[in-house]
Amino acid sequence: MTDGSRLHEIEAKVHARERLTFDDGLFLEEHVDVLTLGRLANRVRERKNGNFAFYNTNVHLNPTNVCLYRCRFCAFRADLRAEKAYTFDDAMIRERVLEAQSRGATEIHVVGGLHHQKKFDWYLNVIRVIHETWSDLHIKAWTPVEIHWFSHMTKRPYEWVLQELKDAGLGSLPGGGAEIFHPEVRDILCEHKADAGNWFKVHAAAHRMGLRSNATMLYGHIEQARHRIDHLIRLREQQDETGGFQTFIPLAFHPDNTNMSDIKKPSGVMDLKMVAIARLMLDNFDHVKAYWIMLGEKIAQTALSFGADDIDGTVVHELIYHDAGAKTPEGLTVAQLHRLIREAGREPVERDTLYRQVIRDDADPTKWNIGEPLLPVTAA
Ligand code: V47
Repeated sequence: MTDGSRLHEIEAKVHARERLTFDDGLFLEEHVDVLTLGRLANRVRERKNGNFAFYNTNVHLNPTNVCLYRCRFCAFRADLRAEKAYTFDDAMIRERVLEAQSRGATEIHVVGGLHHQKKFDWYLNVIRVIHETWSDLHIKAWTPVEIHWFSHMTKRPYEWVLQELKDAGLGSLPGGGAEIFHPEVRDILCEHKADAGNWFKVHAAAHRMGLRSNATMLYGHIEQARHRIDHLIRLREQQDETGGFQTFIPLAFHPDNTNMSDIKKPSGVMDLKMVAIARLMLDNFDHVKAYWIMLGEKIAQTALSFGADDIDGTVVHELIYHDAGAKTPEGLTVAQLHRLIREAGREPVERDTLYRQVIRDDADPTKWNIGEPLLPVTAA
């Protein structure tokens, strides 16, 4: 079969809403140009989310950078006695929450290092302090890497750990720690941390308990196309089973200050291809996010026509990418996000973490009401 007829076959599947196979994904990766991928992915994106482009008002909190792991891609981690090591106390956490409140944030995104001197209670307390300071703020916190570590420390199952966190105020789980699932890559990048099986078990447990979560993939380092497609298919299979993933976020590798600083940053074309291929392969995910902090505003804006329907949020206090050389601003205002989205020909919609519309109070825009969930325009 020629490349042209193979592409026609895949196009026909996309139009007929049929699932793409591993081989289809590999073909798209290796033989299809970025504009064709974008055109196909845009069709799926508009079928699922119409002309909406979602954003949220959020702040980040990385309560410590002290981490016992040495993942090769990470520029954020620090040894306990390193000059850049830090650990927040309760007062610092409260201050961040009050800042979030004054900015009208609806979400706080919390991830950090695995501090070998801190017990599970310290991590639980982070959630408790946030929730006690301002209970309206949605807490999206701790990846499966952390949950797995808490389970290891407490010798309790994931469900117990998640229930304790939920009781303290946890609202959902972010998508980090996924990196690349395939052991050929994962064992080189981060051999000690939770493996793919555990990453999925944590999400499955969370979904069964009614917690929604996100998923990511770190691309543009030592992985190959077949590892990326394998990664997407594993996510799709989990989603078939438990259905709790909300959005997929492809994360471009930033090499500065990491143990892989000899690798070049992925190009804009690769970034757009990853967004488009994810949109095409993950037929059971409602949303694909172009995380502007990592892609830059220009590629994130363009990605809204290549499969993405979300650009994350105002994101104040991001450290993980900025430590690894991201040149993007420390945060964007809502007016800037609106401009990015409108220029791309899309309609900006502020969402909360659970993709319900946020309706701002005209008199005081730091206050809001939650509207109905903005369901995908049609089923996949
Ligand atoms: O797991 C770390 C990645 C992730 C680097 O759920 C790096 O809404 C590139 O998961 N270059 C954490 N990537 C960030 C994350 C995330 C971000 C935004 C939104 C959401 C969400 C989740 O960042 C890590 C790792 O895959 N990462 N270092 C680096 N040098």
